[in-house]
Amino acid sequence: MREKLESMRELAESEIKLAKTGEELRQLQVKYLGKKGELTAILRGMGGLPPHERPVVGELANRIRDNLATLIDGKERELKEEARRRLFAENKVDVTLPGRPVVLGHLHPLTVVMEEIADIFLGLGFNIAEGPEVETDYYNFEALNMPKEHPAREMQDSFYIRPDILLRTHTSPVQARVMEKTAPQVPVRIIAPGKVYRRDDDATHSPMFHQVEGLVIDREISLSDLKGTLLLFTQQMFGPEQQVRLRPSFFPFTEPSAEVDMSCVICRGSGCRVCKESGWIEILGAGMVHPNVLSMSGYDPEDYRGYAFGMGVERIAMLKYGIDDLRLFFANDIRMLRQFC
Ligand code: 2NL
Repeated sequence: MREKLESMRELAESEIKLAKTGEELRQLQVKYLGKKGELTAILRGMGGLPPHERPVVGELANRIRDNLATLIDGKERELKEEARRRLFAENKVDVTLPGRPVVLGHLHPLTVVMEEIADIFLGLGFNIAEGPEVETDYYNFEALNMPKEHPAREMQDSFYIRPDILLRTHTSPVQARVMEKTAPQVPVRIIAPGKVYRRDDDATHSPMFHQVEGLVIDREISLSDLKGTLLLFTQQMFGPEQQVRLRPSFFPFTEPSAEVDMSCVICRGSGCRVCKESGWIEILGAGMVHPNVLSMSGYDPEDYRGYAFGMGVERIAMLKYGIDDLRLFFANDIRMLRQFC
């Protein structure tokens, strides 16, 4: 029995060594190691052996099976490598073919626009400030001159977590926190970009949207500084021909307050449907920081003043790219999103 095994092994080894193709190799595998193969047949015959010889022969058979399997694996690798080398030698592998493309993701258009806005203000000497999206009533409302009975604090307008904790409805609380920490040092020159939340959901409102707010505090700072800064911003964002104008408005945290318009990006000021024939499009709100806001965060309004502004990133992006439906930003259709990066 032992001799039978050994001679089978010798034959198998030489046949494996001589195999020329993967197909031949697979046939040898079946012939020797398969269910109906020679090794299996020999093992079946073990029943005829005296009991004390069975474990010895069994062990030998197992070792032979493992060795042959390893040999076949090694030969298979060798044949594949040979085939590859042959193709190379025959110049059948075109190493100049382009590689398979790796599909990279990209930033969301709103992130791109928000970073563009931030870059412009960084270039004007502003620093970026960040803060929590879950805010206290104090920083979101109270510190911004919106006392307890203010209508913006109605439950239906904001996402409340507890009576005194809510999702921030603007990025102003970030600036209130910075002022409180910095006072009475000047100058303060920051922008606060980020996500904000309001209980609104229709064609022109999303419950989550993005804002960039700006704040400058110094001893001598005026509405003309504000207008000049916003003019530079608008020209860098929408082109050097842009003009801006301020219209009187109201915000609880600024006095005086203004809506800021720029020349219509569609008709360049001559009048069209988008600007309702006025030649102007509203892009942001702004004003001089209210004395109550200054004093609550530790700046004496007799000695210091500031200007502030706030813009919606979605609105800026829609004007820049000519997108007419806010919901396209949040529908997550990659065919839409990949056009703007
Ligand atoms: C808008 C208008 C505005 C501010 C935001 C502000 C912040 C502090 C103090 C005073 Cl800490 N003001 N922010 C001021 C005026 C307008 O946003 O329409 N945003 C989309």
